[in-house]
This record gives sequence, C-alpha cells and structure tokens, in this order.
Amino acid sequence: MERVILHVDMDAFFAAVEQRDHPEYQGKPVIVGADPKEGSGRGVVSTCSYEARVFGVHSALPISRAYKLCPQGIYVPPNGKLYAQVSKKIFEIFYEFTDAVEPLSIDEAFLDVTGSQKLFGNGVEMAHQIKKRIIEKERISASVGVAPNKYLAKIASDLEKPDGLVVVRKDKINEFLHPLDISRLWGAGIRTQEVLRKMDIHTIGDLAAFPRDVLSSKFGKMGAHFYNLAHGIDDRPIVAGEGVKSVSNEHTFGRDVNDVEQLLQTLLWLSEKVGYRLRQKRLKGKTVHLKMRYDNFSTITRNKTLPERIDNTQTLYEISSALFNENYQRGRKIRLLGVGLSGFGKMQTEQLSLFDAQDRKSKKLDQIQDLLTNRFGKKIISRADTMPPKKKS
Ligand code: TTP
Ligand code: MG
Repeated sequence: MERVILHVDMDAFFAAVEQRDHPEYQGKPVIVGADPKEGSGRGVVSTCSYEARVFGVHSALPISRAYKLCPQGIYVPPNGKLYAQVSKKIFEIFYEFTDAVEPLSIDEAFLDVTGSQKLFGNGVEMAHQIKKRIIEKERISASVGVAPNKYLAKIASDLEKPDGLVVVRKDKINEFLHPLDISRLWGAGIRTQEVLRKMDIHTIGDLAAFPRDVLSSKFGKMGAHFYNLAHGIDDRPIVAGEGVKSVSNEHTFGRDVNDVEQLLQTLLWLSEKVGYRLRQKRLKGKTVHLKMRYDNFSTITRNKTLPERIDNTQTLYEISSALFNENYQRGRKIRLLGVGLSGFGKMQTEQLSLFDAQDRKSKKLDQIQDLLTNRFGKKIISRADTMPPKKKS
C-alpha cells in the first residue's frame, strides 16, 4: 500500500502565538528573542513574524542586527511555558488522526496517516482537517506537506508557507522535485552545493540526470543518498518511539566555522533537539555521540558511555561539549556538527509496549511540556554564561 506521510509545521510559531494573544501585534513585524537594547543587545532572534521577514530578519540572527534592519519592530521576550502549552494542544490534534507521530521539534512533526484514510478520508482531506482544527482550537496557522515519503512531505510543507498545503502525488514526483534548487537537497551543505554547481548541477532535475555510480564515485556514501533523493526515493519510516536504536541531530553550517563559542552554542542547540526527541519517545540512553566534520570533509566521531541512562539536555550538552573540547583542533574550520544518543537497552522497548496507545499518547504529550523549560530555564542560561568569551577569528 502506498504510504501517505504528512509533514506539519507551524508558521512563525512563537511569533504567531504572540500575535494571537496581542491583537495589537497583528499585521506588524514581531520579533521574538533577546532584548535588542536599542541595537546594543546580545543574543539572537528566536523567530519573527512574516511581516518582519521582509526586512531580512530571521531565526538565529544576532538581535543587534535585527534591530538595525527593523528598528520599528515589536520585540518580545520568549514565553517558553506558553509555547509548550500550545505545542501540546497541537500535538493532541495530530494524535486524533494517527498514533504514528514523529515529533521533530516543538512545532513540527511527521505523521504517517496511511492507516487512517478509512476513518478520515485521504491525505489531502486530513491535511485540510488538521489545519482547520489547529485554527479552531489554537487560532494559529500551520503549513502541511502531503507526500508518499518524509523527504517530499518536508519539502512540500515549506514551499507555500505561511498557511500552505502542498500535495506531491506519486506520478508527479519528478515534476515536483526537478525544478527545485539543489539547496533543497538533504545532506548537501554549502560546500557540496558549490561542488554540484561546478558540475553544472543547479536543480534536483540536473542531479537526477546523473547515474548513481557517477554520484557515488564523486561523493562516496552520500552519492547514493543524493541519487535516491533526486529520484524522490526515501523509505525511512515514521519513528514514533519503538524500535529506535539511536537519536541524533546534525547541523551543517552555511559557512564553515572556527569560532568556539558558536560551535558550543550549536552543540547546545543540537543537545536540546536530541533531548526533546528522547523525552518525546520516552527513551533514555547510555552512550553520547559527537560528530565533527572539518572543511576538508575529514570526519571525527567520538562517544562516551555513561554509568546511567540519561535523556536530559544538560548531560547531553556537557558530554558532547567535553568530547568536543578534547578533540577539536583549535582554529580549524568545521562544516558539520552532530550530537546523538544510543544504548537504550531492551527493557525500555519492552516497557513501551506495556502501555496502551492512549496512555502512551498522554505520556508523550506531558513530556512536550519540559522542552521549553529546558530551553529557557535557568540551567541553560547559566550554561550559556559559562561559555568561553567570543574569540576574534
Ligand atoms: P521553525 O519551524 O524553524 O520556525 P517558525 O515556526 O518560527 O517559522 P516557519 O514559518 O518558517 O516554520 O521553528 C519553530 C520555533 O522554534 C520558532 O518559532 C522559534 C524556535 N526557534 C528558535 O528558537 N531558534 C531557531 O534558530 C529556530 C530555527 C527556531
Ligand atoms: Mg515552524
């Protein structure tokens, strides 16, 4: 049976919640993040409304830069608790349609709705219903991609943001994929994109014209992966908790980085993402993994096994940053960082199956609550403060 995968992602999530609760912010550039202190503030933009994006403001931009681009913006500190509550409500809506929900972050999930079609209609109908339910219940908008696999669904949800709904039909995969720029290729950072462009590959369609073995000889393991994606092939299942061997997140920098503070901040962000997913899946693991790829593509992986299983952001960050400090060759530029956890043990997977579906659902939903406590809580703030001062590089 052909799979039906939805990727749902809220539009300008934190900013949308602020605009909902403050009607006077509606239609205005709202920037959620650090205090700009009239241009001299430190810290970054968490997110901003689409009205602010036209000024060039975006997530992770230094708040001082945002202030220069958009001094008339409405600057709002993040209200983590509130966003976690809204997230919980949105995930409740997802679980109305299927149990196969794979959370990617606070505002984003994959849903495998293949088996739900008898009850709720086809994928497109469910996408409409989910968007409608979210607006009715939470009065904010989501964008949804409907496709036969995760890769296509994730691209689709992003294409017509905000308030988008893009469907990729199986017989139209090439039409959908081929015109897209190769920056949409998963796993291809700026450097790989440059190499591809030198080979005169600018779109996914250009890439699809290359035989698999040519791509493999040029890009090694990644070559076969690129080939599959260019043909719209992605068989990865939705991982709702059971049967997970490891949970990891990677980040490829737009520009290679040798600034230790920025690298550590990225490790923190990745640890938060991994921790969040672990708690969502009620998984605790023993072995923390760090992956570092230098600008010449040499890749180092290191791991440390702990005496006890963990699932918290703080330990993930402490261990991954210690591995980083022990192994990073100062001054060298890094193109990719990754943090992961494995060693979940058999017990846990067995325990999972002891809960019935309803119980699993409510437990998962409860755990969403802790994400932003971690993100904005005291621990993170004090950890950020103990980071080394920014070096000039
Ligand atoms: P995103 O889904 O990446 O962004 P978004 O929902 O604000 O906007 P879009 O319409 O493009 O999806 O992230 C979800 C939330 O996570 C976002 O509202 C704020 C938070 N976030 C950060 O705090 N820092 C970041 O660097 C990013 C990317 C997101
Ligand atoms: Mg979003």
